[in-house]
Amino acid sequence: MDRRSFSRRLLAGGAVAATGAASLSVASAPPASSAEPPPPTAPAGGQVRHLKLYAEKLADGQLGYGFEKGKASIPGPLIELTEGDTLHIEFENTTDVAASLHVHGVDYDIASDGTRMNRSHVEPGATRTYTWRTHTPGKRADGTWRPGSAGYWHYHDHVVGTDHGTGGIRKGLYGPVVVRRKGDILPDKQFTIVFNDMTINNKTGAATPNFAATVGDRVEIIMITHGEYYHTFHIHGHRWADNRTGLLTGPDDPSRVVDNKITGPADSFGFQIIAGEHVGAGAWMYHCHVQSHSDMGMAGLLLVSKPDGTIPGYEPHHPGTPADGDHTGH
Ligand SMILES: [Cu+2]
Repeated sequence: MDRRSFSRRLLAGGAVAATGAASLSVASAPPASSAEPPPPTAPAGGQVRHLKLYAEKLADGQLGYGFEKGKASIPGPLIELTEGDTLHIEFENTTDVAASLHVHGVDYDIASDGTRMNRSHVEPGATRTYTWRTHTPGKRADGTWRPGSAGYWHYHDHVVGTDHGTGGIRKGLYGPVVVRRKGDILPDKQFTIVFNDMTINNKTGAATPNFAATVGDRVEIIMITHGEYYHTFHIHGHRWADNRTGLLTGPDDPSRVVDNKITGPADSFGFQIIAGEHVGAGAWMYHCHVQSHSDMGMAGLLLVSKPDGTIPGYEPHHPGTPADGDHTGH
């Protein structure tokens, strides 16, 4: 199985199930088209869920998180919640160094902080349960507005190397978190792209990840940045709204529509696009738009196929395109 594409859905109201190999498809969501009913949406939250997560040493010396022993990946698996859900994560550290699980965006007690400051890290071979909570938006007693937990977030180690997890993050201990609001539109496919120093998903150059979709698929991109540098995320032929979901709520939604977004260490954002909408199938590049970065390999392809599976003009091993081609096996 391709490590980069291993994922698992954790949807309120649904069983925890591995999607396994190549595809990140959401089984419940048929491809959208104007002739079809509205896409499925997130149910109400409020579930209490349990998950097992491992930190592992990978064969190449990097480190990864995984839902099963032997299946760690970089980035780690997607963890998905709906506002109101609580998640208990039994974290087992199978590496030979202390490690932890620290999350952005959701609620947790200090005992689930994942830092040495409060002894919430995990020694080699040990296990600890971290608890993440989420909440819906609403009015505070003083009348001001309290934001909900919904957003595109991420988790990472905070212990390996230094008290800031610098070594863990460099080696791959990070992963995506999506918290939805009731009624949020669910995607057909989800891809996580991490800019980490000068790599994408800890791969450089020829190993840069490509992602595959079919025209009309509702594709969700979860974008995370780590490391020392700022980057700009750009995708060809597609645009999104620079707001919580990446989707406009209506014709008067004032959110700026963009196809390029600056992003710095520990930033995360996400959005949904309809693959090939108005532009059709093709090998659509995505890349960091800091020119020296893209020249050094911070580029990949969103391979959008026609329904018959073909991609106009695309030669998988053309010089200058990432050599590992379409890793989803199309
Ligand atoms: Cu860059």
